[in-house]
Amino acid sequence: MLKTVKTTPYTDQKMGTAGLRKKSKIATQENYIENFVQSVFDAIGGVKGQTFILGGDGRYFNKVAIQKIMKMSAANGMKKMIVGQNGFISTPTSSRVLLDNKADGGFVLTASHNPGGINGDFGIKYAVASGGQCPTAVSDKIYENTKKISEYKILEADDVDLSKIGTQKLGDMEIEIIDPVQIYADMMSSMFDFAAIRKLFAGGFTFVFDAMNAVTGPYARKIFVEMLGASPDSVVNDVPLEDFGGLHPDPNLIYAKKLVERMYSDDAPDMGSANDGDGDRNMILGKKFFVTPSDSLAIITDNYKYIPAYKNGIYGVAKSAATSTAVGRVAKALGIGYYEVPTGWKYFCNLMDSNRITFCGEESFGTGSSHIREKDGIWAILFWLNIIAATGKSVEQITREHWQKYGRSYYMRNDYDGIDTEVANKLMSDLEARMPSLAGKQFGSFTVKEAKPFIYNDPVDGSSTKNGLIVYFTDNSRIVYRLSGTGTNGATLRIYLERYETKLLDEDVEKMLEELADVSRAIAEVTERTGKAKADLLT
Ligand code: VG1
Ligand code: CO
Repeated sequence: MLKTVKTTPYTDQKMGTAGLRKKSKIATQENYIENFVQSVFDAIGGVKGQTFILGGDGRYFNKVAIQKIMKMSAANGMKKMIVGQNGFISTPTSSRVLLDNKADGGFVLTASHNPGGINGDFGIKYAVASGGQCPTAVSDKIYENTKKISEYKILEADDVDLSKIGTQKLGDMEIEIIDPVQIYADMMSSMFDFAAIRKLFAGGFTFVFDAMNAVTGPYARKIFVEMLGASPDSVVNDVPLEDFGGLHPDPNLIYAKKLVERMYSDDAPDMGSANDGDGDRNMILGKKFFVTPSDSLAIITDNYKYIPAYKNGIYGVAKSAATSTAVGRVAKALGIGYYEVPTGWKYFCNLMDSNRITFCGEESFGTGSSHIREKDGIWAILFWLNIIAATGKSVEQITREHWQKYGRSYYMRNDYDGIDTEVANKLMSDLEARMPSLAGKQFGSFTVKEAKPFIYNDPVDGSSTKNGLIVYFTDNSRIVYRLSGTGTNGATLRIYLERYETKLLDEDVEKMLEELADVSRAIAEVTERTGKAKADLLT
């Protein structure tokens, strides 16, 4: 039975860098998800006759929210919903399925790299027909709707059993349950040289992948173990859990602690890797060796010809402004286009749609290509395995040779967490106001060349976005300041530090950036304003 339910607005449903992200306790409030989903439907003129993709990373509230969304979609006249088996789908797979089916939109229920569980976070990423997350113009409209919503439509029906592949009906709507793992695995085997990687593993190459108890465990088991012959124990934490087993599914040196310890021990495997909650982020490690995501993007670009899917050539490359400039040097050497965009994968999508770029990446452990419109964690790991299989070189060797060829960007992100939102906003606006006066000023051994906000003018749709403030120094070092758009606890100030060296290639990163970190605090008056003498998190 179709029901129209009266509701009252929530005022905090503004999407951030990647969808709506909230504490689980907030997201599970009465009608909270319903309000948001109906506001999406209303913002796009309804979903009558449309097809959507639906799934999630398996975190707490996934199961409940999926049932609600299916019933609301049916009540709003949607024609078909394609749902991941048991309600699971990774973000990259969702983008693939959306494109393959020429669907009108999709929801991935995830807060990505944020912790899960009742005390963690929940979220919804909303993608449009292009396969990528909705542009700001659409999210603004949705936000306006959430502030005035008064009712939503839902079907009163039994819960849908999502365990079996196939089609069924929910009211007049068709539900197709798909096997996302198989679809994703097929895509990967069509892109990479699986025979060569199989040979690599058969030859004794040792490997570990940490799924962090999140969505990619089954994908990794299928691809690395079943299809490529890696040893069964090389895939760890591969059963998706509602609270990720207490892990913080953010693949970096801090939160993937166990993996990092193993990779820095004497019996470390040849390569280590991990993904985040929804499978779009990746981390690459060699034996006692860490590859920064910025370097990974540069190395992937420089080695594209080893990969069957790209061997005939690539378009340009793009990175977020906060990401190091390493890939820019490769683009220059290859003579391909090079773009800098704001933080958030959605800004890459127009560049991919218009064949301006093939690869793109962010410093936040995100790398990907135009095979989909999201970043792709397992794709990046397979890319590295394919390079290793083709060259016979180790992760460390590949990276060191890259530095020798192009120089090295020492790079680090410093996060200052849990700052009062007003304090953080004022720090940024005051810094922006001071920026014109910084040029020529000396801070320790660094002299400011130029300081300005980062403004991106999209060459495809003409939109303009301001995201972050950048200080450029005369020695090619850079500091980027921005506030996080994915946090759920006050404001997080992110300060990105980069120092470029062509001779000192083997130094300690923290040491190399120690003075620049001090300078970054001095320029923005971080300690005076936040009381923090040091960053809370270094990645
Ligand atoms: C962070 C990262 C950004 C990434 C975003 C979503 O955003 O810095 O690079 O695109 O998370 O990642 P912010 O605004 O907190 O800095 V995820 O893996 O959604 O999906
Ligand atoms: Co993610």
